[in-house]
Formats: sequence, C-alpha cells, structure tokens
Amino acid sequence: MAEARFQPRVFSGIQPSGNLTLGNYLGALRRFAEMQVSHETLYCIVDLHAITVWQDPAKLRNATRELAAAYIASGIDPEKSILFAQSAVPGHAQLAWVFNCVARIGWMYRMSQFKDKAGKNAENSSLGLLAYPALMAADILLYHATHVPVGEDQKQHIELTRDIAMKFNHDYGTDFFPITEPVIEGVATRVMSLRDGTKKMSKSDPSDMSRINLTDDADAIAAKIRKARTDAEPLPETYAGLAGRPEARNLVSIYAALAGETPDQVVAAFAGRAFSDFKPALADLAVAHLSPISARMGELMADPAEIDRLLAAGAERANAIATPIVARTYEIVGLAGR
Ligand code: ATP
Ligand code: LTN
Repeated sequence: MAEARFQPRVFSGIQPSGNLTLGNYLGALRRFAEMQVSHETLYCIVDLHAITVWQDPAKLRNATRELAAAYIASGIDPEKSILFAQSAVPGHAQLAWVFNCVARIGWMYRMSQFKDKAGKNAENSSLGLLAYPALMAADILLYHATHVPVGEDQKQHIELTRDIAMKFNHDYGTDFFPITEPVIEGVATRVMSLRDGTKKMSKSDPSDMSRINLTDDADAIAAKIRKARTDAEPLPETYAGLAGRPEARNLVSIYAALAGETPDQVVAAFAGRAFSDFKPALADLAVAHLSPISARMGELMADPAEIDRLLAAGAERANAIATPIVARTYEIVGLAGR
C-alpha cells in the first residue's frame, strides 16, 4: 500500500442541521479538539450534505455559524485547525462528480444511513441523498486525509471511501489517493437515545427528550436525565453486569466519557445503588461540561461577522491544499479543465 507516501492528515465533518447533541460532542467534537494537538487537522461544516434533505435557507446559514461556534467552543482553535464550510471550497463538488462516476449505484443502496433516512419512500428521496457517500469520500480524499475521527455510525461510509479510493487507483492505474483509516475510539462512539437505548441519540429525532442538546440549560439537562428511561434494578458490580440493559449501559457510558473514567470504575463507584441516586450525579457532570460550551457559543454567536471572517480564512487555507489535488485528479482522468 502507498500509505507511507502520505503524511498523516486528519479530516472530519459535521452537518449544519441544527441541534448539536451530546452524542456529537462525545463521539466527534471533543475528539476533534484532542487530535488537533498532535496532527494537522481540517474540520468542515458539510453544508452540501445538509441540503440532501430540504433546509430552510436562512436556518441553514444560521446553523452553519452555530456549528462553527460549537467547534470553537469545544476547543478547536481556528488558527491551528483549518475550520471552514464545505460549499466555500469548490473542490468538494468537483471531486464528488468524479467519484459519482467511479462509485457504483449498488454500493449506495447498501448504506444503512441511506436506508434509514430515505425510509419507505426511497424512490422519492433526493438523488443527492443516495450519492451522499461519494461526496463524503470527496471531502476526505480532496485533502489526501489519512485519518477520519467519527462516531460508530459513520464506519460504513469510511469503508466506502476506501473502496472509492481503491477503485479510482485501480481504474486509472495510479496510487494517487490514500486508503483512509477511520478513528473510532473511546467509550462514547455511539451515544444512545435517552428514550430508547437501542436507537442512536440523534439531532433529527422528533423527540427533544431523547437527546441532550449542547445549548440546553442546566434545568433542561437535569430534567432530561431525570426522565431518561432506565429499569428498576440497582447498578451491578461490573459493567458486564449491565448486559441486556441498554438504557442503563448508555447512562453509565456517558458518565464514564464525561468523567474520563472507565465504565467499570463508574459502575464500581455506584454498585448496589439505584438509578435515582446515579442520575443527579450524571446531571451535575453533564452540566459542568456543557454549560461553559454553550456560554462560549453564545458569546461567539453575538458576532456573526467574526465567525464569517474565520470561516473565510479557513476556506482559503483549505482551498490551497485542495486546488492542486483537483487539478491532478482531472489530469489523471483526462479532463480538459484544470
Ligand atoms: P443525525 O442525528 O441527524 O443523523 P448526525 O448527528 O448523525 O445527524 P452529523 O451531525 O453529521 O450527523 O454527525 C457528526 C458526527 O457526530 C459524526 O462523526 C457522527 O458519527 C457523530 N455522532 C452523531 N451522533 C452520535 C452519537 N449518538 N454518538 C456518537 N457519535 C455521534
Ligand atoms: N456523513 C457524516 C458527515 C460527514 C463527514 C464527512 C464525516 C460528511 N463528510 C467527512 C467525516 C468525514 C455524518 O452524517 N455524520
């Protein structure tokens, strides 16, 4: 494999579709901030992905700024990381078209995110929703990114990115694109809904009680955790003792991720106690983590022009990496434009 040719470079993206959740924070944002210390990092607001389902234009613009604020409030330093909006760098759409022609339709129909989002009426979903993973592959490969930190739900899309890179390299007899690695680490790679421990906590869940939003205030966080579904059993001695109790496991995992402990340490500390004792401690911990983030987001959102300026500077840096990669791709494929 040509891996050694590629310097380590981290890329990830989040959709500006409103309501960032504790799942986005633990599965993505917090880890993005950690990785910027040791790596060259690019973090993107994937607004082209957001419009695969209809978005109100004014709300989309606002959600883009709000996501930029969330990135920064979660510790991403826009001087160090390259922070930008996908639509501000034309290479994403340019490379996505090439990948639309490399990827096979059958690969797209197999994606579980497509099946979930398209639902029963798949024929009536946008063509963009089906092609979504080819755009995601373009996001990553446009920068020759070698590592992509994501939550568990994105693993299948990263595998598809690898398949697209391999097929492109094979079809054109080159080793131009790297075979990217997913980085899915930690105890909170799949935070579950507070109402149903078998469903992912999601910003698009119709029930607001199912998730903790980054912008929830202390009272809302405490109320949502108090009302979170659990069972009547006390906490066992070990985390393994929570088998078959998905809601209980989820709350313990969230606690562990926030406290920086292992799930076993958390269970041991509360062994034999009821969830009614555990929940207030979890609520305190969540509030202690999230309230500085939402306060900082509020401050940043008070100056939208400054956010726009930061994003424009990020787009310029991203474009400088992307432009020669698009040009070389076009040349490899035999396209006339540069
Ligand atoms: P939706 O919930 O509407 O499907 P999403 O939150 O999954 O949207 P994004 O906002 O694009 O979609 O996700 C951004 C990142 O957050 C991805 O890396 C994703 O894996 C991660 N993520 C999302 N939800 C969770 C969760 N419940 N647990 C852990 N990571 C998550
Ligand atoms: N598909 C992802 C968002 C996303 C992404 C990316 C993540 C778009 N492009 C590139 C990592 C790398 C999602 O729905 N969470």
